[in-house]
Amino acid sequence: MSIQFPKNFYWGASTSAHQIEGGLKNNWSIWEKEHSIKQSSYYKTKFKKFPNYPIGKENLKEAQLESNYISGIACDSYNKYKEDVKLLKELGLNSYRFSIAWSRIEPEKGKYSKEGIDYYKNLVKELRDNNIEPFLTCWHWDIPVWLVEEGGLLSKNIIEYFSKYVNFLVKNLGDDAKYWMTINEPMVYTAEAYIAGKWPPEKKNLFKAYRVGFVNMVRMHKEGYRVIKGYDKELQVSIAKNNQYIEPYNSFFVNKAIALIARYIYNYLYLDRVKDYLDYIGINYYAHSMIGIKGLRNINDRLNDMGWWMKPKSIFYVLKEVYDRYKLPIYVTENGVADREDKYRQVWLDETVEVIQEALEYGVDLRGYMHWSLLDNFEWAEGYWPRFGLATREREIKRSGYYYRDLIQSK
Ligand code: GBH
Repeated sequence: MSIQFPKNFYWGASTSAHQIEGGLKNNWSIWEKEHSIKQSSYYKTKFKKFPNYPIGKENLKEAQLESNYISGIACDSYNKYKEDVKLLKELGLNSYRFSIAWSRIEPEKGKYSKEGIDYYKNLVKELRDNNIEPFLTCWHWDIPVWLVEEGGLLSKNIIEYFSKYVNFLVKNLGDDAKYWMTINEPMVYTAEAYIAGKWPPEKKNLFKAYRVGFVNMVRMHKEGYRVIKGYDKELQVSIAKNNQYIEPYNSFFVNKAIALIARYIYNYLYLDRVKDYLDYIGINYYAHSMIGIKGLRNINDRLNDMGWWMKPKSIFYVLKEVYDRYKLPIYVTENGVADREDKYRQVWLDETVEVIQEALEYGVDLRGYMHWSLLDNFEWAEGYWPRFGLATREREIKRSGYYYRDLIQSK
């Protein structure tokens, strides 16, 4: 391979507040109790209809437990953030993407918590002391209880609330953190909460989905961008966008048309709307999928524990397309695999690093790669059974974690 990774390339790992910190009171914690009963019983009964689902025995056992769905103390990162930073260090990483819990910062409307912000100040300081660059996400899907009561992302004041929240963050952290993301995966949150209706607030309503995904979250981002750049125009601001490699399952023109439309709506519509308010693009890549007149179809080959088709190399096309369209610097802000037995992650990393090197050769201005996740953590509606970590919740580095460390060193 001719091209070298740039010297200042960021190699890192990624997490989010609700999934690791523990002890939060928000839209998820309210919802988890009831959901735990529903979801565990789903895996005890109806689930038997899908014998091919690659969840495996051990995962299924956990998926049947109610306790699996309660986030609780999570990885206890609220108390153990120094251990997290130590882990990053041991893995040889020079960047860390994490999110701020809105519910920790503003537990009551308009009252910003000193204790809450101090936690993140300490985390950022600990990262800086260890030469690890923070990549900070303002909102990764947690909503304070008072805002849930006002309608969450459909609240008529959402832009104002978000603006004040981001303003508070940048005043406190803007001198120490350079890379900012306003929102994590607007399309995923919208689709799960307002189209599939599987996440809180479990509303299936296309008008609401459009309002949340393509109106409010667009305005939230633009406002967040304005506020952060207003504090210091040197700060680098973006979002983390989940893009999928979407192709038709054959060359029948109807299927081709459906794939084209799906690809545009899922991957580009949101980005097109905010493209003048991005300093770089954060890309989260997990899955390759095929679509057509019969909906989504996964080829039953190389599925991860959650049933997603593993085609790590397709990240090449995802990066290339995004670069060709927007010509902005790109960071991979999430990428990984649900793999309890740690049997795919190594190959996944290998193939991914191979093709991101090809993307660099092609000319993509790629500046970093952050693996999801540093730790096994709380995987939203599925709870704890899916294992995405380079290390366990006990902070024991997995074989693939060491593999990642060595792979980076060789680059
Ligand atoms: C991200 O979302 C989240 O940002 C993060 O919090 C989460 O823990 C992590 O990924 C792991 O899930 O059915 O084969 O077509 C991931 C979004 C959207 C990726 C749905 C996979 C379906 C694949 N996911 N997508 S498929």
